Amino acid sequence: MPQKKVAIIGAGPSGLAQLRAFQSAAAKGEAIPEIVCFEKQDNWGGLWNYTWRTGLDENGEPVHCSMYRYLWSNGPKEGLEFADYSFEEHFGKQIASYPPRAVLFDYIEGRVLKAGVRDMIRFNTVVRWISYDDTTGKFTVTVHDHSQDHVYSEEFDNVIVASGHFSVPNVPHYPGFESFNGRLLHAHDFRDAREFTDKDILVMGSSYSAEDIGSQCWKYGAKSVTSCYRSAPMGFDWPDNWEEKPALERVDGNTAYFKDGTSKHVDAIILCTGYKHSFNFLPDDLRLKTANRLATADLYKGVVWVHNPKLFYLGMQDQWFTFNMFDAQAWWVRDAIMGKLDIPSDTATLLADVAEREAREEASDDTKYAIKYQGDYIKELVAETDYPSFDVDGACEAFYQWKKHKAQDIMAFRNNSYRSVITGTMAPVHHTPWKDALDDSMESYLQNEAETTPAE
Ligand code: FAD
Ligand code: NA7
Repeated sequence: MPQKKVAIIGAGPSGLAQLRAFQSAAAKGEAIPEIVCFEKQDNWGGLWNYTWRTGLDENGEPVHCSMYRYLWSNGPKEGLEFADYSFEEHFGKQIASYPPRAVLFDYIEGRVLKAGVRDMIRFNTVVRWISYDDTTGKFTVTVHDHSQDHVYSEEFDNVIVASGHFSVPNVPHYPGFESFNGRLLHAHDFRDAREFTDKDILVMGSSYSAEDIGSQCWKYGAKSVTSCYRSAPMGFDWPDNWEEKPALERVDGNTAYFKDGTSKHVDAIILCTGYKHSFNFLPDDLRLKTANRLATADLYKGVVWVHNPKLFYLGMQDQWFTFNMFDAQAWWVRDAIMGKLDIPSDTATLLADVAEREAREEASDDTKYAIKYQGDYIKELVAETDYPSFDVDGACEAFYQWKKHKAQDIMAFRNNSYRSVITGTMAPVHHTPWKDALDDSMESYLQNEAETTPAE
């Protein structure tokens, strides 16, 4: 049989997981397909590849990065650790549980440097369009290589979309926005909390971005933080200069008016209103349209496009688990493409799998249930491949503790530490409480860490 050719779109954590999955099979002597990964940025790491840029990048493409300076992991690293590459292997010691962005970037990069997969990636190359030909059974992928300023097309047997879904902002309009006298931006374009030192800021939304961007601004000296919610408040015990209000109704000049009849002077409005699954390089019949949820629409096993099972999507779920879930998916997709796992041939069976996942997700809106649901999904995939099995229930436990610690003190939860489910060691407590640690560099984070605590 001729060698298959596989395209991967994106070299973020999901695309890199896919490259590592294929490389690990090759390292075991298996014949792997020819792999080409297209990445529009000039480096790997996806959202973790920080840039100061906003709007358009140096090539005129939309900036992918939604991360910002001073971002620390918003969940414990013990919930995302690679089963085949521990934090201790990478850093030579156990490190504290909520690493800043640069530390996690270094960790992600360490595994793929070790695997030696960089040559499989074509950087500065944006995927413009993908089509599928029923007669040849192949995909045509058209890309723009910005390094050569050259547009070309290539045929592939399989396509794996790993382009992320937290990059294209959902930007609502509220009356008065057009004449607001301050800074108005979406979280996607937020870069540096120091811009808002001594300012009164309004963060719209009640999810991770609102919580974390509001917290960053508070940490770096915002005069006040107001957050407002459409459905439900975040409900944490906020510091004195942080007030949570119901939905925004309108803005007049610098005054924001809320649903409860109250108003507030604000210097800046940061729209923490989420992101859109957006795939502007895919036609209708190949394009995923889904809400940000755990049971993604139209994906068998959460990865196979039910309307054309030669097309796969990675990491399209709402995420409790991240890197280790992408790994579980990537190993599964690798084995499906290499013919080691069967995908049912009739669409009805594929759709029934999706319906079952949706019904199970909808059975409860309890957070603990949702974490366990995604943990069980990882277990299901890992059991079907040679990805190293790990204590997923232990990782769920770290997330339960994290939720508890957030409820106890939202500005101090990152001072806690947890046990690795990969190496069994306990993370040291960080040398400085999060609220006082203004330097987010890797050098600072890794300084004076306590020595590794032996496994019990
Ligand atoms: P991405 O990281 O988005 O990578 C997708 C890649 O595809 C990018 O490199 C992009 O350039 C490329 N690409 C996109 N379109 C094209 C195209 N047309 N052609 C070529 N290349 C393309 N997760 C955690 O575990 N912990 C956290 O603390 C955390 N914090 C977060 C904070 C923010 C602000 C955001 C937005 C997300 C956060 N996440 C966090 C979740 C994050 O989604 C995952 O950690 C992870 O980055 C997802 O990996 P991915 O590869 O699926 O997508
Ligand atoms: P999320 O988790 O999708 O949350 C979006 C929030 O924005 C949520 O509270 C929404 O309210 C709110 N929202 C959405 N549209 C509107 C409008 N039109 N008006 C008011 N409020 C709105 O996105 P995040 O950016 O917080 O998190 C995404 C990822 O980034 C996450 O995985 C983290 O890892 C970091 P709702 O509750 O739906 O009423």
